Parts: sequence; structure tokens; C-alpha cells
Amino acid sequence: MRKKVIAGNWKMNNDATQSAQLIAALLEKLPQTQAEVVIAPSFVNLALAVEKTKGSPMIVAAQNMHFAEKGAFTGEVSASMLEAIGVKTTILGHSERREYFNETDESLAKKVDTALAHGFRIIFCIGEKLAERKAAKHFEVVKSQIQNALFHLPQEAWKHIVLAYEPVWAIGTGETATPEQAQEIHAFIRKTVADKYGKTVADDLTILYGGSCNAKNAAALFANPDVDGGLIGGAALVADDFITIIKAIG
Ligand code: 3PY
Repeated sequence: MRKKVIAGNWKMNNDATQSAQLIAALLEKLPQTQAEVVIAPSFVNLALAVEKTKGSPMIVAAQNMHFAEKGAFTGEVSASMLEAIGVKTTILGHSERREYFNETDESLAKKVDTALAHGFRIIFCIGEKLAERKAAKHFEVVKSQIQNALFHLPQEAWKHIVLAYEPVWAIGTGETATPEQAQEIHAFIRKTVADKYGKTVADDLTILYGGSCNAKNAAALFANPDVDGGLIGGAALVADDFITIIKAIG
């Protein structure tokens, strides 16, 4: 059964006090919803978030993790460290990680393997840059990202994967894909997975839209049959906006 998911990517925002305040505001207003609600605070606030959301339906995710089990990787965080504080979901491959921290499909494939070995759920981001969209290469780009980072996986691994399509030209720019553009590429992504793993895996796969999804445009984006929720940036930092987005999925 395909799940709906609304995930808030807090990026490098909110100190401990602000994180606690935002969580309290979200919990106070959290509506009944068919969607899984996920928040991804920064590493230093994950333990606090786990503590504050205990007993609630909200799931806490990391924004990244390292592929190695442990060792000389200054500044990095391992899957076991996340597990030890009760975090079993991680975003991987966000375009900001690809762009500013040199993450590649190859290094991401290793992260995916480690996360799955630890029983994590993964929100895996894909998406094309503006020049690639303008050159009509967006289908090709997302297909190769999926193939290179995920097509080595066995079929059963896909129940732990959520894909997030985030056109890079729509991240932090205020630009959003139109609902038609989102549906077109989400359907293509589902077909790409179906061609390799079969219809059941593809039908069960949750594909989120990300990239300036906000309280105003969420309902129109989510109305599409292949858009199963959102990975939300800036609007996830404002409790009322995030709640409106959760309500938009129903
Ligand atoms: C955005 O909407 O800006 C995002 O990058 C969500 O991950």
C-alpha cells in the first residue's frame, strides 16, 4: 500500500530552543491525517526532537548520515549513532548535499546500503538543475540518478525507500514546478522503477514533491495521482504553514 508522507527538512535552521518551540506548536495543532508526518532537524537537535515527539505520530529523521560504520571521518555522523538516539529515518542525496558537499550517485549508493543495513527508512532526493531542464534533459537526469544510486538494490529494499523529486531550480528560489510538471515527472519516475522492479513495487512507492512546496501550492501539487506528499523546506519552519500543508494531503 502506497503511503502519503509530509516531511519537513529544517536544513541548518533552529537551535535547541527554537526546535523545541516548533515541535510544541506542531504537536498542539497536528491534525488527523492519512500521511506520515516527518521532521528532520539538524543533528544536534535530533535527540531533543525524539524526546519531545515521544508518544506522538511524528517521526524524526536525520538530514544525512555517513556511509562508514565508524572511524576517522571528522565531523560526520554514523547510522549507529542515529540509531542509538532512536532515529531510523534519514534524508539522503539532497541537492544541497550534492552541490556543496560533493555527494555523488556513487557515494550516495554507499550511504543507501549502510542505511538499509541498519534498517533505516530513506527519503532519497533526485532532481535536475535549471540548465538540464532548459535542455529538456530532466527525464534523463532523474533516471540516471535513480539507476546509479538505487538500481543495485534487491526488490525487497524498496519498501524502505521514499523518493523525493526536487527540481534544483525550485529549491530556495520561490519557483515551484507546476502541478502538471510535477505529475509528468513523477509518473516518469514511477515508470522508471516499474520497468526495473515491476508494477507492484512502483505502485507502492511513495514519491514526494519538494522544491518551494508551501501552504499555498501544496493542495494543487498533491491533487496529482503520482504526487504522494511533499518534502518541505522553508514552509516547514513555520508551524501554521506546515500544518496547512499536512491538511492539504488530507
Ligand atoms: C525546499 O523546498 O527548499 C527543499 O529543499 C526541501 O527539501
